[in-house]
Amino acid sequence: MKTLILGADGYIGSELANNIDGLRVDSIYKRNLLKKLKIEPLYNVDIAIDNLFVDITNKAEVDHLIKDNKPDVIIDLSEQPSAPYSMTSYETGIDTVKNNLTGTLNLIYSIRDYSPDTHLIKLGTMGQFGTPNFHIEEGFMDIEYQGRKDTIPIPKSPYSIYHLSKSFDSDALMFACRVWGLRVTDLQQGFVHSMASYDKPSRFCYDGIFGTALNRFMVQAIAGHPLTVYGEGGQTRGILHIKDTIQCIKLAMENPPDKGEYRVANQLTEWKSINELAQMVYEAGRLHGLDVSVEHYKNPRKEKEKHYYSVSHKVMEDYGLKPNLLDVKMIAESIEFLMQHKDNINTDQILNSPSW
Ligand code: USQ
Repeated sequence: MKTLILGADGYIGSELANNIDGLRVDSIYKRNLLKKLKIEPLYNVDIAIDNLFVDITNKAEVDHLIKDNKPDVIIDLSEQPSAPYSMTSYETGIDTVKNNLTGTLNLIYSIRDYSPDTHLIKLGTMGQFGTPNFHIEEGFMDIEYQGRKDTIPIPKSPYSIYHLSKSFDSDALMFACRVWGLRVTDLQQGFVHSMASYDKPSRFCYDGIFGTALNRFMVQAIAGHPLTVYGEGGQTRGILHIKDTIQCIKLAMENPPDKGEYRVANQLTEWKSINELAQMVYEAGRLHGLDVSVEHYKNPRKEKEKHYYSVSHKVMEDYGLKPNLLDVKMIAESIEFLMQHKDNINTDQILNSPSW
C-alpha cells in the first residue's frame, strides 16, 4: 500500500513513521514555530523525513507530491495543532487558519485532479463539537424536527480558532466526498498522551502552548511545580494513548471507505476530567517519592468547567482496537522515563498560555 505521511516530523507523525511503511513528508513548520516562540520540547529529536520537504499550503508542491506518487493512502497530520497558539493574536489565528484550511483545500483539489482513488485519512479533533448537553455520536445524528426526520452532521461549537479551523476541515472533507466522490476517513481525536516507545520517543512538549494536559502534568510533577488545573477542573475530554492513535490509523488504513463515502470515527478510548487526571498524576508521582501538589489556576481559556460529556467510539472498537487505558501504573512508568530529562525542564514555559 503506497502511503504518504504528511506531518511526519510531529509528535504523532514520527511515531507513526516508526510503525508503518510510508513516505515521510513535512515542511518543518512546527519545528520552526517552536524555535520562533523560543519553546523547548523536553528533549531533542532528529528530523527524519524522506527528502520530502513539502509545504502543504503551496498548491504546486502538493500537486507534485500527489502526481508523482499517486498514493493509495494519505495520512494527513500536517496541521497547526495548538488552541492556545491560535488564540495568541490576530497573526497566529490567521497563521492557523491559513495553514490548516489552505492545506486541506490544496489536498482535496490535488487528490480530485491527480489521484481520485486515494484514501485520505485526516486527523481531526473532538474539540470541534465543544461540550454539548447531549451524547455525541460518530459523525452524524438522527433528528426529528417539526414532524420531519433527517440525519445531520453533529453540530459544532468550537472554543478556539484552532478548533474552528478543524471544524471547517471536516466540512471541506464531507463536501469533497459528497460532490467530488473522494473517500475520506475523518478521525475525530481526543487529546493524546504518553509516548509509544522509550528508545525512540517523539517530540514531547510540556509548555503552556503546545503541551497537552496530561503530558504537562507529568513533567510538572517531576519539576516540583504544582499541577496546573485550569479553573474548576471539571472540564472533561476524550483521551487516548499515543499507541492507540497508531493502532487507530492502521485500522483506518485497513478499512477504506467506498468512493464518495465520508466516514467518521471518534478516536478516543475513554474520557476523564482534568481533576481526575491531576489526581492520577499525583498518585503516580508519589510512587516515585515526588512531592506533588495540585493547584487551581485562573482559567486562561474560554470553556465550560462543568458539563455533561458522553461520546460514542464504536467504529475503532469494531475494527478491533485494543485500548491501552490509563491507570496510575502507566503514568508512573511514563514519569520514570521522563525523569531522565529532568535537567532540561524550564519552568518558565509552564504558565505561558495566552488568555482569551
Ligand atoms: N488544561 C488544564 N491545565 C493545563 C492544560 C490544559 O486544566 O495545564 C485543560 C484545558 O483547559 C482543557 C483541557 O485541559 O480544558 C485540554 O487541554 P489540552 O491543552 O490538553 O488540549 P486541547 O487544547 O483541547 O488540544 C489538544 C491538542 C489538539 C487536539 C485536542 C483534542 O493540542 O491538537 O485536537 O487536544 S480535544 O481535546 O478533543 O479537542
